[in-house]
Amino acid sequence: MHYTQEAFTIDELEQILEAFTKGDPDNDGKDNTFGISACDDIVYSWNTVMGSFGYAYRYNINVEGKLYEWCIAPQHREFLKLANKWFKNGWLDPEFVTLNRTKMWEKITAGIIGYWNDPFNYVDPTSEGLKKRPPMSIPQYNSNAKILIATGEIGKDGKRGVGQWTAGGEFNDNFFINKNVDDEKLIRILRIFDYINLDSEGVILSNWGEEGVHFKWSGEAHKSPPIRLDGMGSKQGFGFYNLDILTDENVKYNYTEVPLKIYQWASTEGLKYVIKPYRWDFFNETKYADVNSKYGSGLQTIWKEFFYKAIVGEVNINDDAVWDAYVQKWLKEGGAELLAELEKAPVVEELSKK
Ligand SMILES: [Ca+2]
Repeated sequence: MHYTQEAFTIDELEQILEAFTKGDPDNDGKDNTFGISACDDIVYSWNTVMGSFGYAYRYNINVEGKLYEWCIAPQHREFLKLANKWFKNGWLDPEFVTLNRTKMWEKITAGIIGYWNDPFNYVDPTSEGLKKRPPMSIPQYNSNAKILIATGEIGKDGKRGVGQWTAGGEFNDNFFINKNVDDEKLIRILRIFDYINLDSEGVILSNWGEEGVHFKWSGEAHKSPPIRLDGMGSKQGFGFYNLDILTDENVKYNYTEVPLKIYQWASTEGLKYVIKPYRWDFFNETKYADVNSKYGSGLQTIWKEFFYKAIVGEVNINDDAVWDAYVQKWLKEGGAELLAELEKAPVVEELSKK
């Protein structure tokens, strides 16, 4: 397993897709592999490829002063042209239209698919849960497999990145204390907070329990991720949704060597490549939620249908009239109302500065 902080260009990625598709990487003399597949989970399928056009699934975008929802943005059209090209070239597995994430992962594990997107923390040999997912599922299937982990591809105009995991970003994972709590209690709560987040003994005890009873060290004690002993999972209250803050000090407990290196890159240099929504109604100040519950599922049907038809070539994504008709339909069926509400929502970048 290798990793690099470098990123391929889309041109280089296309050479890789071609080689995986036509180069018989499994040496069985049959034309039975693909460069890339995809599934019904857009993030796990297309995150970095969309990022190479400078936008992210689910996030609205400001294009030269105009607000677009991602699915009608000019960048999305360019992405669809590229995915359609990959489909026509035979690089994209045609089964992608019917796969869910598990089925896609099975094909990747079996070596049928050469390239895919993964969250960095999946590169974790200590996690039982992640052994069934690529990349950790692959060496068990094929001990000769070589895996290279790289950062998101660079697009034609230098764009790259991935969508922030959740729209909230720094506004997520809040810690609330009731305003009626008296001072004495507040002090105790904050002491507990400090202990389980900032004191290494507290971090270990609250997340993994007692060494030898609930967990063992995967490597050097206090310098490597703990591994839970058999049966020591969520029922004991460890790890799941505990209030733990990933600090530079305690991140070594969460990730082994390769993901730790990627994490360190991602939390410094990589921050430049985080794609956030342009506007977001964090505080329910607009009617966005109401409008979305009224039109959201209909609009989803419109973009999904167009998404798949454009990629497999049932509609011609290169035809301006086809694209315009799709955008107009989306706007007419409630999209325009959604955008009107989003226009009233705060600009995320400005909120982040406060
Ligand atoms: Ca083959």
